[in-house]
Amino acid sequence: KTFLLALLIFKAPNSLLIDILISWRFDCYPERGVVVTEEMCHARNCCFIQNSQAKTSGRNGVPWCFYTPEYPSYELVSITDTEIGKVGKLLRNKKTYYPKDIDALQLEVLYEEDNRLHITDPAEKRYEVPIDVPVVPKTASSNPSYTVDFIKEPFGLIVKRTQTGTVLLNTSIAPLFYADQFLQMSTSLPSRFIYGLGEHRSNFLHDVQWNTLTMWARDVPPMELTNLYGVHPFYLSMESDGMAHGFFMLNSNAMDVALQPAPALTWRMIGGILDFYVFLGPDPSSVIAQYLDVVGKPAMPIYWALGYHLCRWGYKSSDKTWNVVKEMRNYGIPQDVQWNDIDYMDRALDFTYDTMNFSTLPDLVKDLHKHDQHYVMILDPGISNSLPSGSYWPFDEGKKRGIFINDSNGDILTGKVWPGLTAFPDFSNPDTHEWWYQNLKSFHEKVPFDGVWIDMNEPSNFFDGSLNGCPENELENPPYTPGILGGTLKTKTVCASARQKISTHYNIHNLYGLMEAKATESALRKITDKRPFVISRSTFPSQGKYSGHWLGDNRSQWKDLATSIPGMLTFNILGIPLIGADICGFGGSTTEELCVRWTQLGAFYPFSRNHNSIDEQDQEPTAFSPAARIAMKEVILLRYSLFPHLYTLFHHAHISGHTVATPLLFQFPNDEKTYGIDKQFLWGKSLLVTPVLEAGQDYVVGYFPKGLWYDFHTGDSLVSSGEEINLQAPIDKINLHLREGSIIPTQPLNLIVSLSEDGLAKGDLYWDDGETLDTYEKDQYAYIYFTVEQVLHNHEEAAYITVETVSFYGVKVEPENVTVNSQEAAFTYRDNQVIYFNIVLGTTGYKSVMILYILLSGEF
Ligand code: MIG
Repeated sequence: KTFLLALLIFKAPNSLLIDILISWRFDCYPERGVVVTEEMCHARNCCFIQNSQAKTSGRNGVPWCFYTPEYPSYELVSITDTEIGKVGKLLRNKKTYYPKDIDALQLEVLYEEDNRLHITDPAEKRYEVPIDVPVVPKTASSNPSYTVDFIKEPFGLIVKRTQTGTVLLNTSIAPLFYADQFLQMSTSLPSRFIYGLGEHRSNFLHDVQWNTLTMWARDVPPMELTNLYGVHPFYLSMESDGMAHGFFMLNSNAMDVALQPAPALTWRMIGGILDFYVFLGPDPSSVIAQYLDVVGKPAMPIYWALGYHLCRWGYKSSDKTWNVVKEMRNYGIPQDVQWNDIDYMDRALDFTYDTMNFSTLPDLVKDLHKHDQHYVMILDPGISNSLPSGSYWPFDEGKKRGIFINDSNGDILTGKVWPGLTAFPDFSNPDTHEWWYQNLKSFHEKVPFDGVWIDMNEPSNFFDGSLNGCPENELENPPYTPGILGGTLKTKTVCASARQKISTHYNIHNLYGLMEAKATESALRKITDKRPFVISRSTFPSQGKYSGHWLGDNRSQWKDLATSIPGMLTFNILGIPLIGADICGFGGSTTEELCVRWTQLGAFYPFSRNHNSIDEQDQEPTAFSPAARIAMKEVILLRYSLFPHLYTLFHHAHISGHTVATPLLFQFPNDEKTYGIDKQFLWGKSLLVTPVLEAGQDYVVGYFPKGLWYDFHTGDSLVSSGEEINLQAPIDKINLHLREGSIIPTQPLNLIVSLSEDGLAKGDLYWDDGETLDTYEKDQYAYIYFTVEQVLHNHEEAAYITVETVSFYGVKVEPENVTVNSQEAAFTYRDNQVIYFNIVLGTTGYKSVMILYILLSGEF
C-alpha cells in the first residue's frame, strides 16, 4: 500500500492525487439546506476545506467539512468468544454532536452460515423491524468463508473474504455514531460496482460520484435523486475475479445511503438498531439467494399473472372497459386480465362501486371469467371518515374496532386522499387485517375480483402530515433529516409522530406497503383459496412473499422506456421478480412508435401491464393503426409462447431465490463489460433480450458476451468475442438470442435446443395446475429436466405434458437420421443449421414418466 501510494505520488499528476485524497473525505456536515462554514465545522471538531471543485456541501458534492482519521468513535473494551461467534463491548467516552448518544454497545457477531455473517446489537429497548428473519443458530457455522476483525480505537470492524483476502467491510474509515436518532456507519467498498438500494430512478449500476440515495417511502412520479415509493437497504457489490457479496441493513427508519468515489458507502439512519448481514456469494446469483434466505423468497404467481394485463385510469364506465376487452378479443390479441382504477368506485370509496356508470361491472367480471380471463381492481388505503354515520361500514366499523392510525393525541388522524378526508388503516394491528378481510370478502360477493392492486400505500396523503398539521417534536423534526423530497418526514404522508399499534409512524412508515400487502394477500387466500395476486406500489424487504410491484407513475417518453430496465433488474435482485413498468407510459401522451417499442420490451417484463393516466389518449393495442396493432399482437403472442419457460423461472425464484429478469453480469461475472449493462437483460440464464429504446431506429446495438449465440427467431448463429453487435430491428421485431447450451420449452409444447460447441444443452420445465396453493410443497407438480448429451430425457414425473415439436439450433451437418425413442422422425433441416421435427409424445398424469430419447445420427 505504501509502495502504491509512493508510486502514485511519484507518478500521478497532482490533480489526480488530490482527487484520491478528496474521495476519502467522509462528510461531517451532511445536513441539507445549510452552507457549512468553518466555524460550524470546527464546532463538530472536523476539518474544513472549502474545495473549489465542490459546488455544494454534502449531497452530490465533495464535503467541505470532514472527519479526521482519529475522530472519536467507540472504544472496544472487551471481546469474548461465544458459541456462535463473538461479542464485542463498546464504550463511547466522548459525546457526539447529536443528542442522546448510546454510550454502551454490545455487538454480537453471529457466524450464522458459511456464507452468511450477521452482526447486531441486542438493544432490546429500541425499535426493531418486525419482519421474520431466520432464527440465529445455536452454534457457529463450521467453515465460514469470512473473517471478522476489530480495531480497538477508534472502533472499526473489518470483514474479509477468507479465500482472497478481499476486504468486504471496513468501518474504521469513518466514525461510528449510535445516538437515539442518528446511527451512522461507513465502509469501504471493494469496487465501484454496486447495485440494489431501491427504490430509485438511476442506472442499474449506481454512480459512486458523491451520490446520496435517500430512503423514505414517497408518492412521487419517479425522478432521479429522490426517495421513491419503496425502501430496500440492500446492495450487491462486485469484487475482483467476478466474485460478489451482498449487504443488508435491517432497518426501516428514514435513511441516507451516501456513495463516494473512494469507493465507500455511508449508512445514515435516524432510528432503530444496527443490525446487518453480509452475504458471501461468491457469485452474484448466490448472493441474492442468500439475501432471500433471510427476507423470504418470492411467492409463486398464479399462472394468469404472466398474461397481458390492460389497465387505465379514466375508463369512464364498465361498458367502456368491457368494450376494450371485446375489441382485444375481436383482434385476437391475448389478454388475460382487465383492470380498473379508482373510476369504478362510488365517489372514490373503497369497497363500493359506482352503480350508475359501472352498473354492469358484475356482469363484466362474469363475462371475463367465462372467457377464462380475470379481473383486478385498485384499492387505496385511505378510508373516508366523513360520511353520515351508519352509511359506510368500513369507517364505522373500523372506528369501533380502533384500527385506524391515531395522531399523537390519540385521536384518529385525518388525511386527505381521493375520497376527501380519510382515516388510514393501521396494518401493523392484526385486528386491521381481520377488518380488511371482511371488507374484501363482502365486496367479493358483489364483484368477484381475482386480484388486488394496492396503490397510494406509502401512505400517500394530499396533506403534509394531517388536516391539523403535526406537532413540533423530535419525531417530526429529528436532529438529522435525510435528504427527503420536501425536506420533512411528513411531506405528503402522515405525521411521523402518529401512533400505530406496534410503534410510531416514524419507525414503521416504510413498512406500510408491506403490511398492507400482507393483509391483502392473506385475505385473498381466504377468499379465493388460490394463489393471491397482489401488486403494490410501496415495498420493503420480504415484499416478494406477498406481492409484485410496478414502477409507478412513469411518462410516455423514450427515456422512461429505457429506465424501466434498471428498475426491473433492481427489483429482481431485491426479491420482487413480479415487476414491470406501465407499458406505453402513464403520464403524457404516447406515440404509436413508442407504444410499439414499449409493448415489445414490456412483453419481457415479468409482469406485463399497459396502464395509462386519466385524460390521456387511448393506448391499448387496439387504439393504433393495423400495422402497429399487428406488431403488438405478435410480440404479445411471442410472450405467451414462452410461458412454460417464464413459469419455470418463477418457480426457481420461489424455490431457490433466483432472478427472473437477470442482469447480464449475473451470468458473466468475469466479463467486466457486462457490469454496466442495463439496456439488455436475460430471462433466466439464457434468453437475451435486446430491445430498441430510441425513436426512429431500425437497428440496435447489443453487447454479446463471448460465446455462441442463436437468433431465437431464425436459429442463425453468431459467435461473439465479447463485443457489440449491430442487429437489425425493424419496427415489428424485438431481438432475442439464445445462449449456447440451453433448452427452452415454449407452448404449444416445443423444445428449442441451442447446442453448445460441443453439442450439449440443458433446460427444464416446471408445470402444475397454475393456481393451487403450494403445489411444490404438496408434490402436485411435474418437473422435467432436459439434457442433450445425444439423449434427451426427464428425471421426474410429468403431468399430462405433450411435447409436440423440437427444434435444434446449431446442428452443423444435416443428420441422416433422427429417431425419437427409436422411432424414425421426419425432419426439416435448414441451411442455417436448424433442424425441426414433430413428435407427439405425452405423459398420462402426475406419476407417469416421459422419456425423450432423441438421436441425431449422421457424419458429424
Ligand atoms: O394520485 O389511481 O400510481 O397508477 O392510476 C394518483 C390513480 C393515484 C397513482 C398510481 C396510478 C393510478 C393513480 N394513482
